[in-house]
Amino acid sequence: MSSAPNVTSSLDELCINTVRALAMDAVQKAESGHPGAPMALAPLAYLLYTRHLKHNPGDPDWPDRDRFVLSNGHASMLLYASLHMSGYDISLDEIRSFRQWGSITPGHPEHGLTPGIETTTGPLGQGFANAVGMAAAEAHLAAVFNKEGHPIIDHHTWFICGDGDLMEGVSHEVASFAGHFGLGKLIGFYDDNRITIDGSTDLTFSDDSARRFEAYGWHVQRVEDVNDLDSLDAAIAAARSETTRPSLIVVRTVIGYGSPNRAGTAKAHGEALGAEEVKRSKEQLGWTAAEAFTVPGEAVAHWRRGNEALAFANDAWRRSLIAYAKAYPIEAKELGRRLQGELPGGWQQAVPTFNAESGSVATRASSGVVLNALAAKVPELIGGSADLSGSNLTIIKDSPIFSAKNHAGRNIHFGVREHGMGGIMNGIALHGGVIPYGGTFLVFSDYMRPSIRLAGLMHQRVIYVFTHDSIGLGEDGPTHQPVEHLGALRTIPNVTVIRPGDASEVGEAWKTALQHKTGPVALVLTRQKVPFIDRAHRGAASELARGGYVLDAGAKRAQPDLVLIATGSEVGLALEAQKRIEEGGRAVRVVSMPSHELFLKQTAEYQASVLPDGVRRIIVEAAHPMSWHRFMRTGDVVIGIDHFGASAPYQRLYTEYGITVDAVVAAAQTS
Ligand SMILES: Cc1ncc(C[n+]2csc(CCOP(=O)(O)OP(=O)(O)O)c2C)c(N)n1
Repeated sequence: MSSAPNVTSSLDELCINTVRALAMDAVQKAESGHPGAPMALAPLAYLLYTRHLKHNPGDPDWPDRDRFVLSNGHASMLLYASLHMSGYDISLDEIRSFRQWGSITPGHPEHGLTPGIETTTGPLGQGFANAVGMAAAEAHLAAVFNKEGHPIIDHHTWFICGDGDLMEGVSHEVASFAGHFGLGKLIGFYDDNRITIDGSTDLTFSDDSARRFEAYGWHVQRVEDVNDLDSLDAAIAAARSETTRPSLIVVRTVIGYGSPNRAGTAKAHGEALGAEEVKRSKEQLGWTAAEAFTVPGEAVAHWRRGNEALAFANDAWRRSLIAYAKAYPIEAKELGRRLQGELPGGWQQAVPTFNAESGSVATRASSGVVLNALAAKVPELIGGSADLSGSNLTIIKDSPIFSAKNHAGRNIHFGVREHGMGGIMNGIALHGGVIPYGGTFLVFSDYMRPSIRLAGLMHQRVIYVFTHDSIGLGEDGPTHQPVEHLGALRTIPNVTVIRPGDASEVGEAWKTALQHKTGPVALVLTRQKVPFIDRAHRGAASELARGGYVLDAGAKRAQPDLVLIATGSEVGLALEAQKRIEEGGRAVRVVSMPSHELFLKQTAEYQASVLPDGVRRIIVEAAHPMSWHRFMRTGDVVIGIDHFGASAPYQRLYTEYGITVDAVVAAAQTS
């Protein structure tokens, strides 16, 4: 670390300008990035990290730390510089390697890569939604675990967002949610710089954001200049003392602050300032160090002046946990388990077994039964639906509703806010201690797709309950009938899609989902009834965990003449077709393939044992065929649907679109 004496007159200013200089230098070196917002927001970040956040750079995973989310993720250098200055394990060399291969300082902050980064941000609006989810998780855990004199869960969630975040619809959804549910420990800052990429916000954005948030039930304040630390401090104090409403502090800033030619312009947003402008900006800021990436020793010392106290607070929390454990041993053990992300002993036994007497049931209905059975054993399972709880069957019957008055409730009514639900679920999962699930119709997974993608990218443990999974929903018609959605979900990396074929597979699907810690799981379920599959002499439903398995080996058990592969509601159809084709003398194997992703994780030997080489395959799934290419060779066919559906009883639709036993039998005859 080189030192530069007398770079500015005041120590606070020196600390702030160090962030500005690092942001300029890093973007300049990378020749790409966003210097403007970090230069503008440096005073706020400095104030938060040094005076307000409850955190410990020495222990970034302290469960009761405050969470901080930079929703305008393009301002990533603000975070990297602040974390570096605070003492997180981000070296100056890493800052020099901003945006380079193998660095922990990528273009946008990525959770899991860099210490102190609570969530991956970049797609605008998502971070805001994550912050709401984190605050909801904190409120829930506090309500469940805190006892008189033992506030064991007691932290704030902070976020910064920009014009872009507030223009995105998802911020409206989650702001409305946070206001309604009284998330009083959520404190946000709106970087009101009136500039986006295209130019001034005058071009397109004249909302009165302060009034908008007031209307959502937030406590709103304004600070006229981000450089006025005293006013910021006062606003933060007021926000903290407001405990029943979330807070938004609208802060006026100047993008590219300090740059003589770029400040206040869109040119400051997303490109390097240029060597000459960096030099002139530093001069204007009173920054005299000639060398790039200079970090004055006194600035580091001043940034970290509170670190001992923060480490002490962390220790104090651990001691308070011991006291809590003495007074409430059962709760403490439970909290510890949940924070570790471990499931309770014996939880799997909760899953009911289904038999022929259960009859034909829609897989959404068996999912509701399984969820309720599991919820009784797995209290960290919390969630709900985007206003379709009666259709998605996502209600935990014995649990109260999550409300502003009762954050302990496990049934979350997300409202008609699918996108918000997806972002909130990510925030809940990122917080830890709870496993969120959320339901809607499969067709509306499109509405939350950006959040599903981020759940995949961040490897988050969330469970989607997507019902009404095909043209099989019938009369609601093509607007509600998913066609391309299964394939679309299967293309998102790290997302595990499971479309179980009967009640027994549904039980196994939930088991797999709960155990899957490294990414989201989408359960894809029918509206219509599907037959119970008798497992005598057939593959066990527990084989679902392998993604695909031999359900019915057919007449020639070792080497069939034909393999039928099906998922979900089409498994029953495949079994019927098998019977018919075998009557003609050919040996047919039926493979249930509820999950491509799980199957592709199996060994090549296992895959070949299920889908033998050189045996023709006919695939049946009431969805767009495109995602099956990985399992097809010349001569194989998919019986699916590559056009929109129609409004009619589902049996008629299956007949009209040729997803029938006859069609499978006919396809079998063509080889
Ligand atoms: C969903 C989404 N759409 C578009 C972008 C591309 N983008 C990145 S920053 C930005 C403008 C953001 O403006 P603002 O929030 O005011 O940031 P500032 O200009 O103050 O840095 C856009 C459109 C994005 N990151 N995410």
